[in-house]
Amino acid sequence: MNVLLLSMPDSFEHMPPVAIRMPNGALTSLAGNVDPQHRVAVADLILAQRQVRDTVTRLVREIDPEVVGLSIMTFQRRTATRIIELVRALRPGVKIVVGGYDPSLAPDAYQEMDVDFLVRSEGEVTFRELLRAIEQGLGADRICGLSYRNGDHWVHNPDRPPHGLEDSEIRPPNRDARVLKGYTLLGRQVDVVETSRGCTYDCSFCSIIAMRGRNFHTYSFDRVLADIRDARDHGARTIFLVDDNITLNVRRFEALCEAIIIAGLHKLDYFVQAMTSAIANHGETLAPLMRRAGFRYVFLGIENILEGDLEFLRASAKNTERTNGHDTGNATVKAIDYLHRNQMYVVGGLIVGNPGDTRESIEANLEFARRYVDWPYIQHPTPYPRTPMTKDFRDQGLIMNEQLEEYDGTTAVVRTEHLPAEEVEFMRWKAERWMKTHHMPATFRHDPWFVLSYAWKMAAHTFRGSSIRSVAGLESERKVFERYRAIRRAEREYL
Ligand code: B12
Ligand code: SF4
Repeated sequence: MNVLLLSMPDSFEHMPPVAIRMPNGALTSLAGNVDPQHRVAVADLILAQRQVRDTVTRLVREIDPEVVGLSIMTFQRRTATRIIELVRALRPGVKIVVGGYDPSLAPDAYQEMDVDFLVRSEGEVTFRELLRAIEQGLGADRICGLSYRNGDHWVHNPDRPPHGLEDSEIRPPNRDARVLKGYTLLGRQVDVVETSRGCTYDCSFCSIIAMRGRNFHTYSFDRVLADIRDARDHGARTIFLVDDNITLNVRRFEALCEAIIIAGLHKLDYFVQAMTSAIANHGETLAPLMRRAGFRYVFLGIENILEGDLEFLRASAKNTERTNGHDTGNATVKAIDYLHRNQMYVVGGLIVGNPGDTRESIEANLEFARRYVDWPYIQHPTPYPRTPMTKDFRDQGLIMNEQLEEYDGTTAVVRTEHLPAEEVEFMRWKAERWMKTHHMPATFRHDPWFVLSYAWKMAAHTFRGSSIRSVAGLESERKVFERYRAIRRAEREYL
């Protein structure tokens, strides 16, 4: 059968497509796990963000799919609805399958749409079995993890337990299936690689627990190294390790760094997400190893620098430093120090706009970011389906905006007890634009050609909404903010 897999074009403020266009790891993993007789095409629509309608129309004509699959996050739901309508109009008989975080966590929303199948949580085995059932004309009632339309109602089969990953049932991704080009992270071709899945923490804003429970499973190093080589052989110069929480097992992470060095794969740049506690508590050995293995950017889940906020986010434990077996306070500064001493850059993940936040508490976090992080990744708490935080915000009546396409993390959709949502967003937006410019010299040293070619476009993106009058001080920043929000609203209309 011919199969077309699509990821959505929607991007958000911290991923300006001019500089960052990441592949979706789920789709190549699905493509690597179907039976060999199927012909799968993977299209990451971030690579055609301003030609979505034309690109989907062309791909449906060229590939002539019997099955179309879409990978969807919550803020991409509206775009997904429009793409589903387009595909259905082009090929009325096609089977449409949805998967990823939003369909898994809010399946009811998809039952209203013109969708045939919904794959919940991990997809490789479920999708493989689904294609077999469609090809052989069999029923879908025995496929765990699948929901499907049966006449005028939906059937939800039992859940599929999280995969152990240790055996070889989940085969490596198939990057040859990609049909669009242009992945980049600041001018270098980027690819995504997984070394593990899952997390045993339960941060209240994170979707991972409702998605798969609290567990942690790992791939073998042989497989991971082969996957990195495959990404490199497909042109990648930067590898993003997309594990939910690679730092859960620090000894394993250290061993992985060593394996990367021994395999000679340390000439690539690596980007990873990490907990502050793991880096602070093990930085003496871990940070130098990471550096030698080629790690350049570390996304630190700082979340907030104030204890009260960390408690609300249920993120105190993963941000605690321990000395001689005792908790000795917030781990963030120490973690940043280890990374900086080993020439790595900190992408600082902070969340401002929590229920108790005041102007002062938000400002304290912004000031921290100005002082310590190399690239700010400041977000607002966003009530995604089925996270514990969503219930807290709803119970307190603080959700101000139900337009899911604005649930992109940098649009404040909740208010605090003291500040309106818009004010919270204004404070972050105003501070963050300038912080981003500070990293330009480091980017220039690493990739001068990219910065010379794209600095203007990147600045235009960061400061969109500004005008000659505002630069000359003749227009207030509020006015610029209003224009920025209007531009952002227009950008969200992908088709
Ligand atoms: C890596 C990652 C990113 C990367 C890369 C994204 C990319 N291009 O793929 C970056 C840093 C760019 C990113 C950014 C964002 N992300 Co993000 N990201 C993740 C993370 C850590 C891992 C995702 C991943 O690749 N997993 C590995 C793959 C193989 O697994 P998977 O995606 O789950 O796919 C499996 C199943 O879901 C299913 N499946 C998925 N799609 C499909 C499709 C079909 C047809 C089928 C059958 C099955 C299927 O099968 C797959 C294989 O088992 C998750 C989870 C986490 N713990 O935080 C968040 C997560 C997905 N991100 C999230 C969000 C909100 C964002 C942002 C909006 C804001 C932010 N928090 O940074 C931006 C927006 C990105 C953009 N488009 O502009 C949320 C989504 C919440 C939701 N309900 O939608 C998550 C869950 C984190 C969270 N807050 O809880 N993200
Ligand atoms: S530590 Fe990270 S992956 Fe784990 S629950 Fe918290 S935010 Fe999610």
